[in-house]
Amino acid sequence: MDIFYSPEHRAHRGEFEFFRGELVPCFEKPERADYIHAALVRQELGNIVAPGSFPLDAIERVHAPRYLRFLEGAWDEWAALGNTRDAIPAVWPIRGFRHDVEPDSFIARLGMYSFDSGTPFTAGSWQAAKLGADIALSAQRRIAGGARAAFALSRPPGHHAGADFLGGYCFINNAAVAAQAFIDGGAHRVAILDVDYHHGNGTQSIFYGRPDVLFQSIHGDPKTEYPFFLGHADETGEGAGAGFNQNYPLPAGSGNDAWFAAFDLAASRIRAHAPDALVVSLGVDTYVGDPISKFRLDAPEYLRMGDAIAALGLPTLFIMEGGYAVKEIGDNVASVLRGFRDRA
Ligand code: OKP
Ligand code: ZN
Repeated sequence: MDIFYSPEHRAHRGEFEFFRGELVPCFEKPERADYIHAALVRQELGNIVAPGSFPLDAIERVHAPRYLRFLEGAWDEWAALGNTRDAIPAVWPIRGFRHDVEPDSFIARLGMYSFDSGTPFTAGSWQAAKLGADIALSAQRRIAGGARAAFALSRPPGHHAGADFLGGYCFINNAAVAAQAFIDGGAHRVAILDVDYHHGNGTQSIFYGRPDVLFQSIHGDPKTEYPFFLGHADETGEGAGAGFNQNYPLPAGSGNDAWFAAFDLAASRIRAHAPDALVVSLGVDTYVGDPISKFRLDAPEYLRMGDAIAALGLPTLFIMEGGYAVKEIGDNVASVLRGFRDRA
């Protein structure tokens, strides 16, 4: 399958994030994508294809235009205030604060458009995030053109980003942008399967009221795991979207058997939806060796995962999300694609 990639993802390189009260080097670092790229080339899993550039319209189908304008100008505003280090939000308009006007202050807008302090905004963040969306859209177009599968090696990840907020290392929701592009291209129904360790709160919130885009997510139970405030089993959609969102939270420490039991439930929902295309938010932070996650999937399970996804028999767009065991990340992603290819 074609692998959409550009080395320009390196423009986004956060310096520090908080971890247990301490500033530590960002887990979401450029080497992640470099290692994945290297493994896919080494294992000859597909041709590496440079993305095209798409107008912002496709991204505005799922993100608020004023949020995108904020992201686009954020670094210049921050730098104009005399800053040279990364921009990290430190004040948020939670319950009882005013939300009716967009504040003038950059600091206030940074807080308004984010939900955590772990997502540094750097000089190249907008360029890399836009490129990540272009990668997702390029891969989507390949599938719309008849390919069985494509892989979007986007970085930074996207599934925590909502219509008008960033967080969880994410700025633009690549999976949501791609799913919407399928719909806009004439698809009647799309399914998104999110296998990242963390709940895809942004993706869920974007499609929560819609019946055309089914969302299925298998993740660490938000009772104890990030992002805490969304991803519980009783969140099943609202209004016209009621019944089109399913979460499969699993306790920290869950291993292969629990994970694939949840996968089977998600798979039967996806089959029942009869989608025209499947978007997979592919995080491999479910790996036993991941430094910030607590599932215990072994390396061979990623082959099995790819095989099980291929067995759904759908046009499939893989989009890269998390995975922080950098040394093993490439082989685990490659295993998913190999498992898929050998079954498809
Ligand atoms: C992004 B993706 C560590 C706390 C957790 C946020 C994790 C975001 C994961 N400082 N920080 O879903 O892999
Ligand atoms: Zn994750």
